Amino acid sequence: MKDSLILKALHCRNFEQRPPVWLMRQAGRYMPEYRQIRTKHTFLDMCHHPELAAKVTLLPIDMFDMDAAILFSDILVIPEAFQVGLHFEEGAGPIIDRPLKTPRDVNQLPRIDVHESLDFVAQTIRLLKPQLKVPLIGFCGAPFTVASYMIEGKSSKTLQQTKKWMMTDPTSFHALLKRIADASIDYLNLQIEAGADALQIFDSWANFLSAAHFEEFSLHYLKYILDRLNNKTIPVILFCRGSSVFAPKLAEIHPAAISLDWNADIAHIRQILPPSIAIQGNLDPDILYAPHATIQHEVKRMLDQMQGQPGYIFNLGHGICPDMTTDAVRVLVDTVKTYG
Ligand code: 1CP
Repeated sequence: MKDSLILKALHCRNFEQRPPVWLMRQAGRYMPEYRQIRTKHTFLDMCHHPELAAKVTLLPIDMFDMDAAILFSDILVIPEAFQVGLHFEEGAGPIIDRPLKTPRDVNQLPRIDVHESLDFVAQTIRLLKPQLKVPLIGFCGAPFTVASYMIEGKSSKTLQQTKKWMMTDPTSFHALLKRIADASIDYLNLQIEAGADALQIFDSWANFLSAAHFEEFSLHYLKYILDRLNNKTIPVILFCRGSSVFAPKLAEIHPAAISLDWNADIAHIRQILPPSIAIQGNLDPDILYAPHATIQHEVKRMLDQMQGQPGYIFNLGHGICPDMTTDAVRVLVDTVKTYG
């Protein structure tokens, strides 16, 4: 496994012609096979049942021969374990029944024992490992992003309640971030113990933060988590929306890799980051709506830009959308795999 393209790339030791490729949200609603399973189960049921979660994790590996699998789960299983009442509504996305409103709500969050409340994730990983020939990426949400869902109670386009709380009462906001960070440490350690080969932390809403607030309310907790993982040889990838701006700051806490959103020129970011940190990304996901020839052209353009660079992992700048096609994804992956 340690000779896999992606683990070598995460250690900046890959010298093959082509980089490894996997895609954020590679197991999801754009796949007819996924939609078929989903007609019989709710999304959370699929996460909670190890056989189902493992089966869905394997779909994109079997279909596209991706170079890594990502655990089928969600960043919101942490709020669920905090018992704030999570469900998913068709069309509306995640809903939290009892969003946090006051510092008292933070104080009253229960202690989480991940071995109890998130054991289904460990079971999924243990089921998957013997079936996988490629590394398995475990994950969690970054404390800032997870806190935003616990406060807003749903997907928000403005993060207004979250930022209002952050600005008016930073002390209790920090207390919440620390609670989520502590739970995330236990959760990632559980995934390492169960057999995850690499980890990714998703800070999907970090782009709402100024540079100074990013350091205070996001980066600080990402470092807190990295410093407390039990196995320091497991590579950790940090993804932020906003990573084209925050990449140099992210590099200061020494992750194995930084996953770039699509706004930055990846070759430029490569030049300004230490060579010991791998880079993942950063094709604009909407290119998957373009004609196949355009997808091939754009993928090759990025591969040309990064040619000969160890420590590069091909990915999108964010996730695949439900209305994209499996044909488009296949064209993308095949273009990477046949490069060089
Ligand atoms: O209805 C359905 O079938 C559920 C759709 C779905 C899926 C397939 C959701 C709901 N989550 C997922 C899987 C998922 N989520 C994975 C699995 C692995 C893979 O990538 O294939 C991962 C890593 C996530 C992570 C996740 N969930 C993030 C971070 C990454 C990102 O996309 O920014 C976030 C923000 C979520 C929250 C979430 N989960 C689902 C929805 C609709 C949302 C809300 C997104 C939003 O607020 O815009």
